[in-house]
Amino acid sequence: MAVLVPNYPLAEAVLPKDASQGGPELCTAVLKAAVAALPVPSPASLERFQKQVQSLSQELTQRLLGISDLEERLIGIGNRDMMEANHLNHFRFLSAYLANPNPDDLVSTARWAIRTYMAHGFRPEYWRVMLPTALELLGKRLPKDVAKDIAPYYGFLAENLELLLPTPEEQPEASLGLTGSLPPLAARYLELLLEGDRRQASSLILGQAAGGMPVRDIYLDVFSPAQRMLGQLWQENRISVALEHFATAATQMIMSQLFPYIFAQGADQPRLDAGFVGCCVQGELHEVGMRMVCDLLELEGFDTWYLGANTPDKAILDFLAEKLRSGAGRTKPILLGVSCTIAQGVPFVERLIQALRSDARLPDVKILVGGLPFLRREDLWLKIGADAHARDAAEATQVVRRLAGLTEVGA
Ligand code: B12
Repeated sequence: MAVLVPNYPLAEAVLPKDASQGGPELCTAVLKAAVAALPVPSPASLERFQKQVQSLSQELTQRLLGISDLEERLIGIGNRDMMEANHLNHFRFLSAYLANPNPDDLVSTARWAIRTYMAHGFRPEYWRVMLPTALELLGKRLPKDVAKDIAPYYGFLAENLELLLPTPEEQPEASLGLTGSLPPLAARYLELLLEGDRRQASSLILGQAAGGMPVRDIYLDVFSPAQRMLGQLWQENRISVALEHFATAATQMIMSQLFPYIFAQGADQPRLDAGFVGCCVQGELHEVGMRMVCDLLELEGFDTWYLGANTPDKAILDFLAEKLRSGAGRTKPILLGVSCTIAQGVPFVERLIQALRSDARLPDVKILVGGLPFLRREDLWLKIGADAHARDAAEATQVVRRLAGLTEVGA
């Protein structure tokens, strides 16, 4: 099967005619090369597209809802809301992606989305109908020059769908059981949460803390892998959304119970002359990672202010300005940590960084970013103008020390 790059005959001509026969790696390499050959939209086209994302997604949903056997044939019974969310998510993803394009991201995200939605009951036929419909809408609803810039991306997905679908050999790792290959303590912790037993889960962790296990190890070696496994189980439709919410809420509850240990263990450390404000950008609901970063910095002797999920830019900047104005007790300099998990959030991180840089009240505030999109692309933090990036909460403590001028230990 040939990889097709709409309106891009040069790339089509240089790519092998049957990528799927070369195995998954060649297939991926060829798909990425094809994406790299797509035209990058002009800033004006991108801005126009971004403004239309909501209405395009609504119209796409309306068009699909008009199909009489939609659930039976395309999306699975009871999945209309999930389909609607998918439409908004993929238009938003594309508009964020095009601001910082990287072929690896497009191919891996398309594959991830198809596998996740298929695990929830969507059939390949859904994309065979949805992608050409989206393409048609782009042509109808966007001005001609804008559609010319954006449509090739949907054309690429539509025409190469068969190479993005899972192969028959690809199976979810159901045989590993629900806790997969987690280390024993994390596996036991997750088992208890999946049984709905947060009392026992809490006793297990508090028992470990009382026995001397450092909070840092509990965060990094128990909560983090358990949360990641939870995501995989949701992705493969092996646990309900409700159970995933329950388990995350329980983990946050148990993190709060560890606070006496955080302050006790932090009390051994000299307090440092620097403060850290941790936030999640607008639209970002994943807050556990940022909270861990703040807690581990607190343990190291920093004063931290954790602002939680989905915080508006202005609120963040005003908070920083207030901390600087009041001297925040004795803490100076002050740093901002920004967390982003969903790819669609990256333009919001960039916008926040720009707003901070042009805010006369905040001349010397350094910005550290983290979260999934920055793990996937090593250079992304630099591209969007941050001062640094850290891969996890442990590395964050070293990088914050360096940014605050407290030590030369490098990132
Ligand atoms: C819990 C959870 C949710 C909860 C979050 C609730 C809450 N109060 O936080 C809810 C239900 C809201 C949710 C919603 C969604 N989720 Co979710 N979620 C998760 C899950 C299972 C766990 C997240 C977590 O707690 N991780 C544990 C922490 C410790 O890890 P972490 O966030 O990576 O943080 C570490 C580092 O990244 C780093 N770090 C993080 N931030 C920062 C910041 C700085 C400054 C620094 C230095 C470092 C740093 O340090 C941290 C600690 O070491 C993940 C699975 C996963 N792999 O993480 C999916 C996951 C992130 N979710 C996913 C998805 C798709 C969604 C939704 C789009 C689903 C949907 N269709 O609605 C929505 C998006 C909502 C939104 N607008 O944000 C996907 C993302 C996939 C992708 N390709 O990007 C994942 C990976 C699940 C999966 N396997 O597919 N989710």
